[in-house]
Amino acid sequence: MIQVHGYFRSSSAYRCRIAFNLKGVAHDFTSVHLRRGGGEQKTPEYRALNPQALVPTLSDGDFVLTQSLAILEWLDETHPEPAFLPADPNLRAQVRAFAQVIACDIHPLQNLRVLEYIGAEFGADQAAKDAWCQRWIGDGLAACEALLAKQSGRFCFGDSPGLADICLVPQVFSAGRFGVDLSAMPRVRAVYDACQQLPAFADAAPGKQPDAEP
Ligand SMILES: N[C@@H](CCC(=O)N[C@@H](CS)C(=O)NCC(=O)O)C(=O)O
Repeated sequence: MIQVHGYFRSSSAYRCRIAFNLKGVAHDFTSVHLRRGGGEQKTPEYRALNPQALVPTLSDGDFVLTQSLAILEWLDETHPEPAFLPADPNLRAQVRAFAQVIACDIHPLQNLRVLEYIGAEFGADQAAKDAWCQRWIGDGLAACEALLAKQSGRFCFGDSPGLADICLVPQVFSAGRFGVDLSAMPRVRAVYDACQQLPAFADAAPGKQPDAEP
């Protein structure tokens, strides 16, 4: 059985939960508590699976895979329906670019280890960390809004959810945690709301996971 090691509040693990739900692929969840005892992701046992000490990690027997975008691609290639990417090569590339805005350029700046570092090394308190996240998530999602401006479907790129939506929904959830103002982002909010109507997205919400905490 496929194991997905994750944490309820992790955006990257949230992407994988949505993806597994959309594909209807059975898997077991293993909780890696990112804060308890200094962070279970830092234990030697977990680092043996994921040398970056980050979640998610997928394991299936001897097969171990890290990095959520790689996990999403692997899932899409091993279980092609429903497809996460459109058939048209230009649109496929645009969907990937959109996903990378979030996964490569927004998310890393709000990561726990980065926030802990700016607290420990530069004295950033919670208000300063929130301002930091508001800046980088706000800028990044504003770019997402602009990238979606010419799209008119119910989801990011068309009328069925795919890679872009899988990345956008957890990022919008994080934006809410850090108090990012999304009022000037109607397309981003509309896609988020449309996704919430689907059980694959709604069931993946952090608050619904077995390891959820208030
Ligand atoms: N690019 C990686 C990012 C993984 C990542 O940053 N995971 C975060 C949670 S969303 C984490 O494990 N943070 C633990 C820490 O910062 O110590 C991916 O997409 O899988």
